[in-house]
Amino acid sequence: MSMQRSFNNGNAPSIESSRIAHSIGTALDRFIKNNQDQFAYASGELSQLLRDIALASKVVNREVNKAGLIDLMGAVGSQNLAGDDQQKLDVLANIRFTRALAKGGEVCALISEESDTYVDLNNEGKYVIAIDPLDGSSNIDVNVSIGTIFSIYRRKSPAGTPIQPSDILQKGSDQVAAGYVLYGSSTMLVYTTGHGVNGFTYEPTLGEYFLSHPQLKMPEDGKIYSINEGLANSFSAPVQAYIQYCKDRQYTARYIGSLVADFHRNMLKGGIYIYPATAKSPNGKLRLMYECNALAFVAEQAGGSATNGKDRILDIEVKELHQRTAFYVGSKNMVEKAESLG
Ligand code: FBP
Repeated sequence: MSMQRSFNNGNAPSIESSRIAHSIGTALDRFIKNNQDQFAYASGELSQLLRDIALASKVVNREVNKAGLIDLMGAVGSQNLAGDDQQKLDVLANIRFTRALAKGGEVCALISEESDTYVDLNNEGKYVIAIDPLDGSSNIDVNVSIGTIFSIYRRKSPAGTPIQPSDILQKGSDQVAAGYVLYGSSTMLVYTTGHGVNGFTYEPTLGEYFLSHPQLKMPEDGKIYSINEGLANSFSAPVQAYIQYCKDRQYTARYIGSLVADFHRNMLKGGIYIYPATAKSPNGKLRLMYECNALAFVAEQAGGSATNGKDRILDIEVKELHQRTAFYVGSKNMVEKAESLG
């Protein structure tokens, strides 16, 4: 009798399809390894960089979950360059991601919403990262979903030489990877390396992300619109016309006030998120480098679209670190419709 027994032979229940042991899916680490050859310059550094981001997000997730118990609620009393009151969790998340990326050694420069200038991490690093460590600050203390947004670029200047402005001020179309972490009812990491979009759900008892949403596709059409109508009086006529267009068709208004959460819902169900230029923010409120470019890359990779109401977000020239832009992102036909009223 042969000693060896193949995985699925004979009448024995197949281990793979056993309903007794529910398959938990592909672990993030394994997925990154299996897909590494898709990366340009596939030398393991980008893989490690993605792992560093995943690790830091697990630490931030743990602290976000128990923020009310460890005095992490509220503001620290200082403001960032944009004049936003920095929340304790904003600062904590910024420290956690900066530390993880500095330790990894793959990143030469880090651009963050919480830092006025870029942080020079290590001249030998081949990557530049732009990050919003904790997006949705107004929702941090009220236990509503928040997120982390990240964009990854390859430096332009040779490694080992001083960082140049051309390394930092790169257009969204130069991203080699981008994504977000959503700290919601479950915690998810969603990213693209230019080969489609994949979503991973965090399993806290195993401390690992598992593939739960492979090859995400954004419906070309939807019935959800996300915009802060409280600011409607300062919206342009075309934006007001598009809101009316949605209302006339009884689309559903959904606005969480956390960009990552609104974007994620609309990507799964079909919808549009708009933060237009307003009287208070004539260039829009959201920041191009660490809020919009990443979600624009993810949206396009999932079959959606992202513009400033006229131009493709990924083609917008970056002139300064904390540059703002109007943002229309979501289902392709809805963004086109909103633009057509412009
Ligand atoms: P933060 O990164 O400072 O949180 O700002 C971005 C953001 O909070 C988005 O997440 C959200 O969609 C938007 O601003 C909400 O702005 P408003 O309160 O003006 O509607």
